[in-house]
Amino acid sequence: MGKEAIFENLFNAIVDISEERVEKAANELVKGKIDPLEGIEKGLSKGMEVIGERFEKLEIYLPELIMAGDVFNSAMEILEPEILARGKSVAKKGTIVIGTAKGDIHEIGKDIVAMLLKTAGFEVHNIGKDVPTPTFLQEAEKAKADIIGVSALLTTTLLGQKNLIDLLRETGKRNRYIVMVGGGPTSQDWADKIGADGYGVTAKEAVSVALKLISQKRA
Ligand code: B12
Repeated sequence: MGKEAIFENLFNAIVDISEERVEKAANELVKGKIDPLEGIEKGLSKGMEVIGERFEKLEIYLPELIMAGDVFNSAMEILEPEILARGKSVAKKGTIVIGTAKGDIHEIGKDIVAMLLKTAGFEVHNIGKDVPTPTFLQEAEKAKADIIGVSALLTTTLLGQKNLIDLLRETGKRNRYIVMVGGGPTSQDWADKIGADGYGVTAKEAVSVALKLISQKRA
């Protein structure tokens, strides 16, 4: 089966909320030695966009949203070992603490960013979801992090990203850390507005932005 057909199967399996079909397509992708990241971007994430739109239009409800998230995660269980295997043996690039802002329990995208950063050579401390602002700083201090990443998927939790930057300023630590933001409602404009150092629309972009920022900091 060609890779476009596999991407389409991944997409359709998410949209139809079928764990069985997503697992089948993810296994075919691995067997076919196709780049799993392309499968995430062109299949799974596109499917999630449709799920989000349907939820917004009240065509589906919360239970379906939850199930779609579970289906996505079933595919990730198959793809993750493959992604990690492909990223082996890179030199350590830096340390990042990453979590989802307080009040927000979305973590699929943040976990993908965390995994890709790991494969790119970062030491990653994934501190989970619904993380209070001060915890980001505490964990960053503990890990001696270079970067703090804050994910937010809700318009109501976006402020958590700004709150962290405000906290860093208040504590005189703004220059100590690179701050990166991401998640659905964020944008480059928002990142500029709150004074974040970087923004990534996808996990892949998050990695290249992190690499760029860290090399600038060390230069
Ligand atoms: C799955 C899902 C859920 C699942 C989450 C499961 C989980 N374990 O994460 C569940 C069912 C729990 C859920 C709950 C809710 N959800 Co919801 N959910 C979604 C959905 C369909 C997909 C999100 C997703 O996983 N996408 C796939 C990943 C791969 O993409 P991503 O998250 O965007 O991440 C990528 C980038 O953004 C970026 N990125 C992400 N984080 C970071 C961080 C950094 C630092 C960087 C650089 C980059 C980066 O890289 C990632 C990979 O490429 C979205 C729709 C959508 N279009 O986003 C709605 C959506 C986000 N949810 C929504 C809502 C309203 C809710 C609820 C309030 C519903 C309710 N009534 O209870 C609750 C919120 C609960 C809470 N307090 O958080 C709305 C938000 C509207 C808004 N703008 O505020 C959306 C947009 C749906 C909609 N269109 O209405 N949800």
